[in-house]
Amino acid sequence: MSELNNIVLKILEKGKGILAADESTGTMTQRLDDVKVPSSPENRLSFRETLFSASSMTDCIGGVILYDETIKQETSKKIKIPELISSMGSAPGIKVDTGAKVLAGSPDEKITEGLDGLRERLKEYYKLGAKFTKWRGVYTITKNFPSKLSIQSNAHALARYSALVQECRMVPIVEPEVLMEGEHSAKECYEKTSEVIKKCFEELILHKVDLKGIILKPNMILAGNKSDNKITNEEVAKLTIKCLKNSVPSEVTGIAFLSGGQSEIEATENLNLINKYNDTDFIMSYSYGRALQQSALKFWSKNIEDIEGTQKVFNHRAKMNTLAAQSKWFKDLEV
Ligand code: 5MM
Repeated sequence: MSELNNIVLKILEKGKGILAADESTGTMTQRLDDVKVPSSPENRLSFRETLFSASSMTDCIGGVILYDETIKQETSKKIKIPELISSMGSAPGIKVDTGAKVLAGSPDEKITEGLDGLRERLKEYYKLGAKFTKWRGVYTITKNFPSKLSIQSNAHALARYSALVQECRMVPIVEPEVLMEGEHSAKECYEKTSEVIKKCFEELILHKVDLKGIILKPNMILAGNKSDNKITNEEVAKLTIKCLKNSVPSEVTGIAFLSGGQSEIEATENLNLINKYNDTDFIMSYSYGRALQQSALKFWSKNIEDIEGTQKVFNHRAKMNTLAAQSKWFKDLEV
């Protein structure tokens, strides 16, 4: 088994998933504004340190995606953040894209940037202790989008990124996120997501990326948030599996979903059903941001000194999702 595949299997072992704590400063500021906490480097660190030292980091969270600011910070006890995460039995990871910018040629769409100087940055992150990385491409669904240009150019960037990351002996998380925002049907989400993922793998193969040494981070197949035709959770699960079966090569071992704006319980319930019906060899787990942190952030904002209370809320969500990743979750556990 390859060194990279070992990392994938370790991160996703026994229902473990990934905590996406890689909000850029702008996004984190919005999250903190929403709960009326000033967005200072100290407060951003304080919330994150609280999560990273919770007991579920050992039992449920196989990896944490960090942002550049956080990977270079130290805890109040002068422990480097990647060291804290490793000491809890989890793997530190890092977001390496520099954000989604206007796509020349199709200005209503986005292209993710960050390839210039990436090899050098990766070497630095490896030295800081990163075992894996993340890059997110974003696609919107409308009548004309995502365009061939956006599908092609984002897939190309994701593949170039992945090849560089593997060269530096880390696991790339490949995140092509087809957004939930819009009026589209689940059928359209299915078709567009399939097209996007197939193109990503075409490019990954062209760039000689070892598919056993990546983690795919896709969206689930959902109707748009403004659609009148919502589908059931059972249908979400079955369509998601069908889409991945038809578009992901069987060499891939690890898949970890994003939550994409679903509520915490919805994201857990859908993951549970996906695992209930999973008839593939893919490990299907989670790499959630909002669906793991929302309640914990709300609780913390009321009293940022209450570390234990915040950790209890976070541990519960992590545990629910780890159960869901093994198809062992049920609603009564939520009360
Ligand atoms: C944590 O949020 C990440 C977005 O950061 P920026 O937009 O600030 O760069 C995002 O990539 C996240 O990792 C994934 O979308 C998964 O998060 P959700 O909340 O969709 O599960």
